[in-house]
Amino acid sequence: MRASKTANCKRSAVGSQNEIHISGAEGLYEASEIQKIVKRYIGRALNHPKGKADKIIITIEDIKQKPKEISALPVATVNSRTPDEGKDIAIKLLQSLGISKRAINIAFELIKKSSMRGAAIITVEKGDRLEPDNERGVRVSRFGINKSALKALSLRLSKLGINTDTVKEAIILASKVASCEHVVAELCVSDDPFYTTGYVASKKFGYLRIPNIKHTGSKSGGRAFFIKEEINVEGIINYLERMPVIIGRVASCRGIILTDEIFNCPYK
Ligand code: WAQ
Ligand code: MG
Repeated sequence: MRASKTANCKRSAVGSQNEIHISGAEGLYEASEIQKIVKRYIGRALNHPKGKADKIIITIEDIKQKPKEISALPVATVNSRTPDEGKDIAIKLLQSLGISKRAINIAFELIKKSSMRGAAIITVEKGDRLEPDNERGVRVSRFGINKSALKALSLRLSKLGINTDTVKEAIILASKVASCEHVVAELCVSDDPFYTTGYVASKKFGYLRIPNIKHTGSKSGGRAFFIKEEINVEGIINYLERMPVIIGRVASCRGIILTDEIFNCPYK
């Protein structure tokens, strides 16, 4: 689903220029779930904090290929109380994964601007932007979770008081992204002005939620995938956009943990 609204700007001509992205959503579902999911997506597009959409595009495709089954990343929340603290923790995590300051700065700059519909692909050392369309970014799709894993995940998240669609969708998306062998880490900040928890996800540390990574009311948001240098980016994009991947098992879900615990005992 892709929802947008026309900007209130007299000067701009009709076209993609004055279309503001409101909300997007995608997933891998059973045919019997289509009605329910479409209804949910439309509700989201029409009741979004970024404004009411005036155009909603829904694409439904029959996926013949059997999905690749993966595990969800383990989940934990770091203790951060302000955007400065949150950003600091994100930077420490990303640096400890071997990502250069330059690459990290590029990611935070584009999140500050917040104009993309998808994610930027940034190389870990040089900080090169490799997505073919820098305005749009790469949109991860074809990710889902099977019924028993969803039940287990919902139960674990309920115990922590975070069993929401936003959290679950982000965990599923991040788990698919992390399952791509050339992706080292993902940084995410929601573009919803009232959703201030972001995350850093990686194979090494799992899915680490970072509360207060931005100020309430801020329109900043975006995603960056940090990838190894010298890797064919088309293969990565094809995996992220087109390879059906389903979560079949969940991992641990912990509440707030100290930064030291993360660094002293990484997941893998
Ligand atoms: N593929 C690539 N990039 C995407 C996708 C996608 N499927 N969906 C969204 N993005 C990018 C896009 O640039 C958005 O502006 C940005 O990410 C943020 O998207 O555990 O809600 O849908 O509590 O606003 C994190 C949950 C929520 C943290 C993230 O992202 C938690 C969220 P949003
Ligand atoms: Mg959003």
